[in-house]
Amino acid sequence: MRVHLVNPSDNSFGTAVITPRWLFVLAAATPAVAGDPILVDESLEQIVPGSIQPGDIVGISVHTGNALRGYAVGRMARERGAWVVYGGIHATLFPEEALAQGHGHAVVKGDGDVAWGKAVADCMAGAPKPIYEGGRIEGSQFLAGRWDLMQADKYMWASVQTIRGCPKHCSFCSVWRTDGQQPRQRRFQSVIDEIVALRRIGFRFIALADDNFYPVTLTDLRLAREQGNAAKVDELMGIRNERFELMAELAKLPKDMVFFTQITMEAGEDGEYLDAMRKANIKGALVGVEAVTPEGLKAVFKDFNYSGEALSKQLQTFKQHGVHVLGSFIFGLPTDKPATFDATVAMALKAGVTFAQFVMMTPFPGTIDFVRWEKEQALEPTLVGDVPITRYWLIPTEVRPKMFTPHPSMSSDEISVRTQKVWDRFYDWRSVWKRSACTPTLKARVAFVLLSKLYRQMYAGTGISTDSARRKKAKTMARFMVKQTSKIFRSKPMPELQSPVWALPSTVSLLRTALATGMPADAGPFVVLPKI
Ligand code: B12
Ligand code: SF4
Repeated sequence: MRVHLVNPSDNSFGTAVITPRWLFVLAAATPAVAGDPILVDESLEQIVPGSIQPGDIVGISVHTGNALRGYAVGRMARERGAWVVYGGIHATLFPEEALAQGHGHAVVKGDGDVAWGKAVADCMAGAPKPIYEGGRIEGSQFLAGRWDLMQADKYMWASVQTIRGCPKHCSFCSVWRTDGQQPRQRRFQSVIDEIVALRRIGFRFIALADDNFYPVTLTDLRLAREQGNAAKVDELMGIRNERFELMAELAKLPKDMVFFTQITMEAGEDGEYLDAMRKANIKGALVGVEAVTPEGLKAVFKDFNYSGEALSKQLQTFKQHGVHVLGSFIFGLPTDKPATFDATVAMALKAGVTFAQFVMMTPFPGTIDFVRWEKEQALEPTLVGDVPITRYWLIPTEVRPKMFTPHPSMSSDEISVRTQKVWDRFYDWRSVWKRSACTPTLKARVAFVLLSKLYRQMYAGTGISTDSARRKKAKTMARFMVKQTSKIFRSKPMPELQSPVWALPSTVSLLRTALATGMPADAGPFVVLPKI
């Protein structure tokens, strides 16, 4: 019997940009008695059906974009006599669908760090339950990845998570609903140990796969103080201090490390925080700008963001403190007009963001936008073939519409074409070369240009290219660029690097011992470890 973990994808490039973290975390959560799992990341290569034997256990992660492929893999595995278990955000939101369409024996809802071990044990005993409630575990229970099982030469960036959950409630985002609004921070010792392990094997570029790296804003603190709510102030300060503790430890790691994270724009008001980020080698952050007008921001429940001149200034502040911004913008909001596209790219250029992405409005399940849309559709359902459009992820990709929610004044094609033009403008040679001046050497400048072009090639095509010939060309180009760019990210391993000696044993080693000895994972001493 073998355990297989499969990250489904229709597109295999042979090399990938960022490691799919769940794969390595679930590998760590696999009970020792089941042996080392076989990891298959289909963004590298497709699974070989012959590798699945009767009695094997196949864990598959699905998000909305890869659910259809994930279900095909699950059906194949079940036909070959394996136990099939689904997990991930999409399966969490639609467990019945994964069981029915993906022929799953079981679904783990929520966090898998603890529940996966139980599902594996039940499969091994021949009696899996249809649903496992993984819930939202404590930060102290988050596992480090089994990076020893990674094909290290295939990835440019490794990913490490430091916090889950986000206190905001943006209308297009499901994170605050699934991961919750209460930030759950991982113990910084465990984060540092994991990063050290990665640096030892030659990874110095690390994406911090966090929902929101800035969970407590200065405004949150001010409001709690104004309300005279001392308990709230203490709680918020506790969370904030833990972030500073983590950043102080990151700052002690080798100076060649480069971290990247995701953060809200409010961090721009907090010079102390940005300075700590810079010292911690967090060189860049994805900032959800979303819209450049107040109406647009209101439409997505993100009125805490700035617009106009203030927006440009706020984004520049990040750079002044040494943190580069990857600005993320959404097109297709009901408030968008043809002029919005030009205004957006002009703002992105003016604000000096180092990278930018321009995504089309997509109603992801679990969001306020999705609920609203489903209600509207219930009155007058639209079908594509026999699939309701509100289940668009089940529509075969060749016939799947590019946009799902009709815009009041523009067609989907018009929005696609205008979005593509914005990508073209932001990533034209002249602008990229100008932005590359932020790097110290000519070699670094060339690397920056390559990276920018790769980013544009890989991400602009998705959902936007209208014909298959163009999609094919874009993919071939992306494959070529990935090969060239991946060389830039290779670093010399540092096998001699040691983790600091912590006052308490790391949570990870305790949890590993618990898993190896078969002790129930939620009864371990790590649950009650005091914060230090
Ligand atoms: C980091 C991140 C990225 C990074 C890195 C992606 C990568 N290669 O890993 C980048 C920036 C590249 C990215 C890109 C995108 N992302 Co993203 N991303 C995230 C983020 C913040 C964290 C993901 C992560 O690594 N978490 C750490 C791991 C350990 O947690 P996890 O994946 O949740 O897995 C746990 C459980 O779900 C469960 N589990 C997961 N799989 C399985 C499988 C089994 C068998 C079991 C038992 C359990 C289990 O156990 C795990 C451990 O507890 C999530 C937000 C979130 N909270 O999930 C969004 C998120 C997954 N992304 C999202 C989206 C929309 C995208 C993009 C489409 C954005 C865009 N418009 O381009 C692209 C798509 C990329 C792609 N093709 O996969 C959405 C997905 C929504 C949905 N319903 O599918 C999310 C949820 C954010 C959101 N705004 O709602 N993303
Ligand atoms: S978009 Fe960002 S800020 Fe808004 S809820 Fe999601 S994670 Fe939080």
